[in-house]
Amino acid sequence: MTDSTRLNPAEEIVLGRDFMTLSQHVLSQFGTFSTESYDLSALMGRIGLAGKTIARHLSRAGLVENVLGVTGEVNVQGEAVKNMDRYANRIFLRAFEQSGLICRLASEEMEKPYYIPENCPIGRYTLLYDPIDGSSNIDVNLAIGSIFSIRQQEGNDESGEALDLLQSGRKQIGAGYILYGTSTMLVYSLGNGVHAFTLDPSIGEFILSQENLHIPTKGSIYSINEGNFWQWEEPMREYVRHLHCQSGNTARYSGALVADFHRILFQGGVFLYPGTVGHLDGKLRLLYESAPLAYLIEQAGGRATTGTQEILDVVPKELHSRTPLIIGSLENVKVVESFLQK
Ligand code: AHM
Ligand code: MG
Repeated sequence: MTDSTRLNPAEEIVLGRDFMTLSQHVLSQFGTFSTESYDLSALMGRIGLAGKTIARHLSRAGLVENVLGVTGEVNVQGEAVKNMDRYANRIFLRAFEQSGLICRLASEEMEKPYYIPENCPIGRYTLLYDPIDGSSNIDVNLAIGSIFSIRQQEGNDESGEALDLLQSGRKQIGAGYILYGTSTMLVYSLGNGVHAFTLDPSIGEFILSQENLHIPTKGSIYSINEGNFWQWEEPMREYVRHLHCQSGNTARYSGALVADFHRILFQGGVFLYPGTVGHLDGKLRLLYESAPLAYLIEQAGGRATTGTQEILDVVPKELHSRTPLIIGSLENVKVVESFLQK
């Protein structure tokens, strides 16, 4: 007679994996059931909820109104706001209202941080995020992402200026991204390795798909917008000419940092968005694009630099400051530096 309460070994393996949800995984990272571990588990759960809501909206693009196209507004960066930018920005705000978790949110789409005063006495965290990264891909049904960074609020921020956010990326206590691709994935770190989750739409949960990711120390992929070739400074052009002369290198550039970064995290290589003539700091924003990805790459054994300084050491002058970004495998980043520092 079989014991109906026991699973056979194959079932144990499948169910063990299928039941490691994001919130459970965050709790397991701490080893103790402290207030902090419960708060961060709930916080990550809310980020996952925002990601699932955005993924669902995207899946009906072209069928329902206001998924594709632009709103007609221009954001603080001087860029046309897409309907999805506005929608995703609001979804993150809604996900944290009445959560008691987050006091302030700051994003690419908002000039100043958004405060949730009722949360502030208890929720001492700040969430920085890019609600939709790779916006130019939305209308053509290509991969896009959301990027997030978590910081502990320092001081009481009485002025409402959030000056404590103008500190280096070393102040992050966690970071990650959601990739809306052929499947929806959430990749995060809270300082104890990088872990990847895949959304199983049939149960509506992010389920652990890869734990403790390590980027290869070297890779053949380089990811850069070569349309800017003549806008770069000469050392960057020299580096790319050097890649052209070597066999085995492969260029991949999707127009979405999250998607290009994800490929490099898994397969090795380097992503570059250098400064250009007239925009010496490049395009990418430090606090909610470059710094969170730098946090992840260091956790995964890679590196991120501006070319002269580690990304995690850069102190932003303002909320929306930009930095050049060179990020990826240790050896690839070292080669880029050898050209830039000649
Ligand atoms: P966005 O957040 O407004 O979409 O801008 C960031 C994006 C990155 O995802 C991508 O790597 C880069 O901008 C592409 O810029 P470009 O078209 O100049 O290559
Ligand atoms: Mg972006």
